[in-house]
Amino acid sequence: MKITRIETIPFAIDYTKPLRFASGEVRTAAHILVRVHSEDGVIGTAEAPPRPFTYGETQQSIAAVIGTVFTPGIVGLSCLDRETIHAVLNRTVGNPTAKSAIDMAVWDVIGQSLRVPVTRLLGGYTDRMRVSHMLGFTDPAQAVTEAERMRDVHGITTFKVKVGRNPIHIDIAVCRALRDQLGDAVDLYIDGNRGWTASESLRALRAMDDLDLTFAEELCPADDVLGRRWLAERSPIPLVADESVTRPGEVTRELLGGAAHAISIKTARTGFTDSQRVLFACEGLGVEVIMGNQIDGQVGTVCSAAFGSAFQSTSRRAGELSNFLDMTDDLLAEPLTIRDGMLPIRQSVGLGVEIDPEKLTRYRQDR
Ligand code: MUC
Ligand code: MG
Repeated sequence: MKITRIETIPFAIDYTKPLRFASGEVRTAAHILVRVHSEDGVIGTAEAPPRPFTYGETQQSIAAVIGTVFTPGIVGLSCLDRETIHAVLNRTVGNPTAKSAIDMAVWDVIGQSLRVPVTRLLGGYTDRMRVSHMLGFTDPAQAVTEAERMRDVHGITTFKVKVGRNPIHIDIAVCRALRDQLGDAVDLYIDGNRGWTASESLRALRAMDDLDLTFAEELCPADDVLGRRWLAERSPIPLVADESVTRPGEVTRELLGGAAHAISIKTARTGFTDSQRVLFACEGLGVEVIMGNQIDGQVGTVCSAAFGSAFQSTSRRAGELSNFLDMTDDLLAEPLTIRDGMLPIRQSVGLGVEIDPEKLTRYRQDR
């Protein structure tokens, strides 16, 4: 399983409509496909989604850091040297999606070489994940229409609603309309992407006290250290840390600092190796986790679902696994499908990521 080279392929696939949220918007899935080649001919595959507004990474920076910083330290190691690979990657701070894609592609090589699904190597708890859909900024009527379509077509009954606009009533109206029109049969939670201050957040939470929201994610910035602690002490519902927890140490900091009650795990951000560390830390501390979405394409969704389904605590709640439904196309030879609100987990060896060569030719940007 010796690594011979790491390939980075930029590709771009449009969304059917922009996904807008407090920290930015996404119109095109302009990602990097990462392929780890091993000497026996096995190729591991994952994708890195650049999120410049969240982690500062771009397509160019991901390709550059993998090509010039990570590859020289990793080529020649075996994929089974996972902790050495991890140590090489973590000599460099930042670059979370670049590191994670390498880590997950390495696990894919191991799974394929051992002829075992990665999800079983990780933990193998279940063969399906309940799905939560993320609703971007829009008005109340459109949010209800989209949620009803997701429920009626795909059976999805859990929704994460993007909030963080000002005045806060814009978002409160959307959440209220969703609860009024969809009733008690759906689970609703919110994500502010750092758009509000601590006091705006508390006002909004109080105004939505009767809406039975499950969680509130990243309402204000991590650097508002005392503001977040103040908010966490007063919030009527658990606060989830997302982009404030890009690595296990930050999870510890947010939890012990009293700034969050639950953690969003994103394999696009912490791969499989660090997602395990985050998960096991949370389990040890008795902290709830959610499988989050880095606005993944289908390759990223396969990775997220493989991890989420591998453990009891990550599969207990609906995972954010559906935003690929808003893409005009994707790279997988066999597309993912969500039925009755559930995503079945691929049981093929490795991650089960088979790329359609024609689609890759069509969408890659380097030729
Ligand atoms: C999310 O949960 O925040 C939007 C920005 C980002 O970094 O991830 C997405 C979804
Ligand atoms: Mg979030």
